[in-house]
Amino acid sequence: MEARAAVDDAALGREAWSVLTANWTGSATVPAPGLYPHQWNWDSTFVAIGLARWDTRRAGAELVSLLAGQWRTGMVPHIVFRPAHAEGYFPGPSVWRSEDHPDSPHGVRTSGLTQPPLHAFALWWVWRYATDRDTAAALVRRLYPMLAAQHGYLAAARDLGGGGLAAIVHPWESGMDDSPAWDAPLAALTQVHRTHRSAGPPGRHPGSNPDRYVWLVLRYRDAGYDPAYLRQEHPFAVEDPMFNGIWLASCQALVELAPVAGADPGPHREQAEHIRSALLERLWDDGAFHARDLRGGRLVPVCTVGSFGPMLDPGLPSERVAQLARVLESPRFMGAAGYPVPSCEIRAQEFDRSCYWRGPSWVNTNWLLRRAAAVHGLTTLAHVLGTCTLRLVRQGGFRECFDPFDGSGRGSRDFSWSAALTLDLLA
Ligand code: 2M8
Repeated sequence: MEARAAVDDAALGREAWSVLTANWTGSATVPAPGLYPHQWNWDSTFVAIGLARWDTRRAGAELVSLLAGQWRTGMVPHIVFRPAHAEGYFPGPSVWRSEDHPDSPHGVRTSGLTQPPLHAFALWWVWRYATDRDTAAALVRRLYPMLAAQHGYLAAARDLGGGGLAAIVHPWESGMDDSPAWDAPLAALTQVHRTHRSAGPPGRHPGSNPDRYVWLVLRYRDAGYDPAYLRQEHPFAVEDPMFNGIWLASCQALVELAPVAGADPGPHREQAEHIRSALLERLWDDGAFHARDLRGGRLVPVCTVGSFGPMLDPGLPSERVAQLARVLESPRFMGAAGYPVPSCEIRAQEFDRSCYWRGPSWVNTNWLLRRAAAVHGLTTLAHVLGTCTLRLVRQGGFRECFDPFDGSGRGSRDFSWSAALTLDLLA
């Protein structure tokens, strides 16, 4: 294992700041130098969360710059491109062609997909911990309408199953790109995707089905990013428990933020209740939440770290919380991992300790599960998740992800959300 001398809290904090300084573009933070040269959607929410207690202005700037890419439909894109680095990442702006769409923002090029809607939660976190209260209040007033519009988009354009949940229409929208949860829905594309020859480079991550990923993007783009096309034809549509658990947490955040913005919290409370019922009715099976493949018409059997997303909801019934915590602490996840939480259950055939979202442990999902444990009063679990995550970065540095057995770092170095969330965990 590639370990380094353990560093104390003060040194770790300084190192985290230097990563965030190096990855700052002047208006936003890129996920990592080199591989990810643009602004990514949920990466920026984690950066804002990490900065919340330390730098209200920069945390706010992170969200403001991301929302400059919001479409008039309310959709918040998964990448906001930096013009100077246009084709430094594939697929770049020339593939997405956002500028051709009447609802895209003027003067900013973006992707046409979204990512988990953690934005309102991140804003609430900034509001809750801000030392600069006036800046935080102004930020809430400025961003609240944009976030309400984002939630409106999810409810209106993404309830493809008609049951009250938002569907992802591409694995990239989950943030957990090559999770085994998408294997079956992607396998069903085998016939159709053969008609297309992708212009893209070989996949960055083994097993990530790069040609199918690009093929899905091109179909959606060529259909004009049209919600009717998504409902009627798009071949990939999945209700992901993490995406929807995050949406629910963000609805609850809007309930808290609405009075600050002079708005009515009622609709957000109703939306949250609606999502909770839908999660329980549509995604719960055999002691855990599972992704629902809408095109295949079935739940995906494998459990992944995404299965615990609905635990972010303080209103989740206590017997469900207890069942989920048992699975999380069992040898299927934390019980057999030296460095929790593996991104896929260890006993699954698809589990791969070294492959991106198919096994490695990630700082962002650990942070979310620590938060989930805390909201349910599972203090020992929350403590273990916090200390184990800090042990990962202390030993391996701010890597993109980590081997769940020996803690060795994987993927990019100097990864922004690993650094930012460390600042929160050190607080
Ligand atoms: C990874 O996803 C991008 C595509 O969006 C990629 O593989 O190129 C994921 O880990 C995703 O969660 C993350 O937001 C992004 C940037 O860090 O990288």
